[in-house]
Amino acid sequence: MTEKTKIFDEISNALRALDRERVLELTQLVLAQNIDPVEAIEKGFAKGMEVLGELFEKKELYIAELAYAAAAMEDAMAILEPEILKKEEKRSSRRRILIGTVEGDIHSLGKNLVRTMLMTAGFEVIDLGTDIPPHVFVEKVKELNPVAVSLSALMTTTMLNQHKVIRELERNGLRDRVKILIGGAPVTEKFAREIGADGYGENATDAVRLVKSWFS
Ligand code: B12
Repeated sequence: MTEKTKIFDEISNALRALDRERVLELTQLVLAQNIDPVEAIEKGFAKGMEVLGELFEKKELYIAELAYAAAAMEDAMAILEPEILKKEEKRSSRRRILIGTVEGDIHSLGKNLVRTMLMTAGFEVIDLGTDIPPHVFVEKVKELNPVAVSLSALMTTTMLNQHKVIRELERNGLRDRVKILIGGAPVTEKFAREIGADGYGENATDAVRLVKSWFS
């Protein structure tokens, strides 16, 4: 096992142990060792959260414990974000992208990482936040004239609201003005096709690859 994968495993274990102090210590170690912060988030933090999600599902973890671990991850991401943004690509014209988690869903960590990565790729990203109803996406598309809308959903129940946003944009004659990118743990490529999205990203790196292929 390399030093890097050992650190990723330790991050995942520290999250599972709900050891915030150790999580933050390891976050500093990621910076000190010049490890790619995005790789650390995806292979260390996200992996740890996935395991916690499974424990929660099996009722072996309380929601308060899950929330505590998520808050620790949020703190770590706040430390890593400036490092990610240092690699920002400069573009002559900054295209605007809207991002938000759909109605009924308050999960924000994945959306935030996609936001940061899109910013790093030189896009202007407007983050509408979480639990955003379809009509707000419509109003913001009218008001801000973005080139794309990115929708995050983390639950099987709320992924259907990604479809509602697309339908609402269609109803308002705005669908053809924007590209629509969807993602989140339960979302699939097939679902994206079925609801008429333009693309699906499995993770933040994938999101950037797709958006760049549309606009570069
Ligand atoms: C952390 C977490 C929470 C935290 C969220 C804190 C926060 N600030 O986000 C808290 C504790 C608040 C929470 C609450 C709840 N949660 Co929760 N939660 C999770 C958990 C463990 C991790 C999610 C996460 O942040 N992962 C880390 C990030 C980095 O990964 P990610 O979000 O998947 O994002 C990546 C990709 O998906 C993708 N991506 C994400 N968005 C987008 C968008 C675009 C456009 C693109 C291209 C890509 C993309 O890129 C990201 C980076 O690579 C998941 C388990 C899981 N497997 O996902 C459960 C999970 C999603 N939660 C679940 C549940 C049930 C709930 C609650 C209903 C629990 C309850 N009884 O109250 C509430 C929901 C409240 C609500 N209305 O939304 C279930 C959902 C089950 C289902 N129906 O599908 C899960 C799957 C857990 C489980 N196995 O039971 N949760």
